[in-house]
Amino acid sequence: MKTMNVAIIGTKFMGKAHSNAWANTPRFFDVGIKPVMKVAVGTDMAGTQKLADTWGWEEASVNWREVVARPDIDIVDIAAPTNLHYEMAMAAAEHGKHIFLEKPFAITVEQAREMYAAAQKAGVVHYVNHNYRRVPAIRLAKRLINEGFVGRIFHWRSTYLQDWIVDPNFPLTWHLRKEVAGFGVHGDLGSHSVDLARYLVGDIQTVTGFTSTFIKERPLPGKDAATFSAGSGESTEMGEVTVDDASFFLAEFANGALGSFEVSRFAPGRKNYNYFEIYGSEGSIAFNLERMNELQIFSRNDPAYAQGFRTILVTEGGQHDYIANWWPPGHTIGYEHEFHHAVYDFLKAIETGGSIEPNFYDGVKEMEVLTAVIESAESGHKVSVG
Ligand code: SOE
Repeated sequence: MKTMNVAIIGTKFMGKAHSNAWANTPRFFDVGIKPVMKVAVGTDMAGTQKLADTWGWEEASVNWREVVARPDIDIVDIAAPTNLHYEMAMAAAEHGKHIFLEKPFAITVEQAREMYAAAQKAGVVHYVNHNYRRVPAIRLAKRLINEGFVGRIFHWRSTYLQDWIVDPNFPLTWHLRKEVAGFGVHGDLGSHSVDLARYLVGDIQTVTGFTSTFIKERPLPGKDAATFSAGSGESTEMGEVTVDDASFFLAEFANGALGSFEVSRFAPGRKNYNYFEIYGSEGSIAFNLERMNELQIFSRNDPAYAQGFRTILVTEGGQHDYIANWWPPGHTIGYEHEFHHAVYDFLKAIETGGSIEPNFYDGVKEMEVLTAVIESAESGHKVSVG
């Protein structure tokens, strides 16, 4: 069995989710290339060694540049904060490594375009981990659209809501600083909604948007500031929030459809409420990540006396993507499973000399949309994308 050595850069939430997928995908999927979990790279040695020991990375390092340049590393998994994506991806491309990169893609469109060009020039497989494209229910939505179940698409409506920073005492973590995150929720969650809209409906031509920052200052993080819950011992010194807390925008798609996008981290009770609806000439689709094994569908071609939204339980191995590798019908899967689907498809792309979507091209398109929305919010006008 051919093996490839993987290095991961990032040891927090995504470091954990990715490590789980690198460790377990070969146990559930027949991979043609077996990933060897070679090096975990972090910012502090103790935390990095802990991740390495927990998940089975052979080595731990705090020097990503040295690791990315190592001739024995074949794949670089970048699960670090967004401001590091450019430097790390460019280095990985320069050293001919296949690149598995977390979203949001980059900080600027210019960076995005350089990353795409470098990865293409290097001839490596490049992937942006918009993991929700590999939720089986969303793959079913894509299949239904491709087969004409929805017909001509008129509307895309999405809302992606969380509530983990609605507390003004939540500290000023890196997600709330423009120089590190690039955007606030607009990039963090908005990039997912834009990617799904491009995947399911198509490219976006113009946008008109608004952003708002509801809490302008927050306590600087204490040493143990957790990612998604206010850590203890925050300092009393305050710092400025330099990103959006919410963004709402309208879009005109290239195929004539109209779309609306809402993303916010100020929706108390919504924990990871990634929801979308698609309305077309023949029917409609609705998906809610909080019920991720289900897809709501409506068909105008059902008998007039029996029309209505129905719920498809997307757990049939013989019918629904990826499910056959997990459990029997009705035994649902979770958030972590689509990371395995991404690793499987990524390794398959390397093995077959193919490509995987979304890749750095999609990363450029995503950044063009996100950036156009910010331009619109600042100018008060409709902005053409790209
Ligand atoms: C936090 O908003 C977060 O972890 C995002 O960064 C992820 O991309 C999303 O899938 C879940 O929420």
